[in-house]
Amino acid sequence: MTSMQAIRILLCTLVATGVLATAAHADSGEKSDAAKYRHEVMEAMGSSFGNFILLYMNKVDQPDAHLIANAQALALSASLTADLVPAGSEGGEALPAIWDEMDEYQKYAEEVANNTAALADAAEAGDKAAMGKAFKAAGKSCKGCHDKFREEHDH
Ligand code: ASC
Repeated sequence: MTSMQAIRILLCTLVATGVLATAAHADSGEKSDAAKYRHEVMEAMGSSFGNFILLYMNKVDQPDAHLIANAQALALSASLTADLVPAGSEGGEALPAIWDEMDEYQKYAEEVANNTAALADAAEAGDKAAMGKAFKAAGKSCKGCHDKFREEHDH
């Protein structure tokens, strides 16, 4: 084999592998980057929310700065939810109903942004009663939207 032939075989193999990998990607219904981004913002919200509750319930002993930081992080991620469903970003765990009923999705997005902003305010003020009220309201927004617009899943 000449070295030219060897290079051609190598190139063909690389191209074929690339094409197959792309096809496999499409076949397995793998998520687009936009859908991955949406998922990770939601995961960030879940982490902040979970950690906030651990701190609020005194299950973890950390300075108040942690309670405040988690409430603020939650509010910051929640402020992005309205933008997470652009046209063409369908897929992942998001149900098609989102794009059919966009006003309803946007209502939840606004609700969760407002409720988590109230939570951050309450945390900054050290107002436990207001924190309790706000996180219940925020949890209801999360759950309402997920029940309607997210695929069933285990966690
Ligand atoms: C989450 C998550 C939800 C809410 C909900 C709170 O982290 O994924 O749907 O919090 O469980 O009631």
